[in-house]
Amino acid sequence: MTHYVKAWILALGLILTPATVMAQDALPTAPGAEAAPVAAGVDSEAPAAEVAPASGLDPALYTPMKPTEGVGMPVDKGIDFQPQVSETGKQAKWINNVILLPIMTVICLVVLGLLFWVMIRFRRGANPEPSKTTHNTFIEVVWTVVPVLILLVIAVPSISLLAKQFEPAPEDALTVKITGYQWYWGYNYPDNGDFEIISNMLTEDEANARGEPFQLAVDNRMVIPVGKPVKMLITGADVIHSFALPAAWFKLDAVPGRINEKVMQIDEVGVYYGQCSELCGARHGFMPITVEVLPEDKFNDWVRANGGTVKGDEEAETDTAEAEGDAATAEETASDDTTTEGAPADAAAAVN
Ligand SMILES: [Cu+2]
Repeated sequence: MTHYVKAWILALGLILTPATVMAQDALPTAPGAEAAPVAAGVDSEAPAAEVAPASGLDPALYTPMKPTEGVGMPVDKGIDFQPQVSETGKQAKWINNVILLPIMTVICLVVLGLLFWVMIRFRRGANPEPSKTTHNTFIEVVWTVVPVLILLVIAVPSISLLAKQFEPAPEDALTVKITGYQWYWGYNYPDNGDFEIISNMLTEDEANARGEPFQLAVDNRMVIPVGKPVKMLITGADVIHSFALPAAWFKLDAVPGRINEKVMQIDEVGVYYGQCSELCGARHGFMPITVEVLPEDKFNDWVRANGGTVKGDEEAETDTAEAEGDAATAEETASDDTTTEGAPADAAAAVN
């Protein structure tokens, strides 16, 4: 009797699950989302906005780059890793294709062969009188030593790759702080005036209009310079998210109250897509990541378009300011001289 009751409770729970998810959907929008209206309204009732311009930024400084088909994004029926655009990614893919896959294939074939050999050679029909052998020192040594050697062959490159992935950032690295929110991403550029980019998923129409893959494309991308180490500081604002970019072999959790750090360096200009990779709530599947990698000068233009500061600019401005200051001082001195000549008493009073 009791298990009937349990079954009914379970069934009821399953039936009501979608309703619970909808209820979460209806929660008030997270702060910050208002600042950048959530384009992610996959099933929101808001009328689909007209196709937005490529970006709200000055087109003279920045126009979003078109992605390359099959690069930095999943492909239909794909079974391999995405083409890798970072050094660690290339090394990792090499380990997989040159070391792991061949070893796995050989082990599977050897074990399968052994199984068949035992099944045929030692079947009851061929061995009416079973062998009484229980130990064979040579075989026991072989099946202990060979796996140890295999593990060593795998361990050496894989531990060195692991260490390389967590090397601290060099001095000249660009810092980007990444915050996971329910359910969008924020990118801060502290080295460039600390402006923040709020990144929301595009609707299907907007993504199509821009020639980008739906559920991967975003309104405002994270932009970084090519071939330069980027110190990624990753945190979460509410729950645990995870920043993942498969083409760069990059994934790191975004944990509230904690900053995780890892270096990302992408050596090829392009547009690369990723997704939040930690189950973070009802819209977990709708907070994609788009990273655009640009040559340094174009990256600087993008920073300027966002109202950020570029290092060289500041120095140039300071120089101009200094020059202006010098001129002003010279003028002052000149007028002081005049005053001194004209009314020495006043000048003396001013000095006092
Ligand atoms: Cu998330």
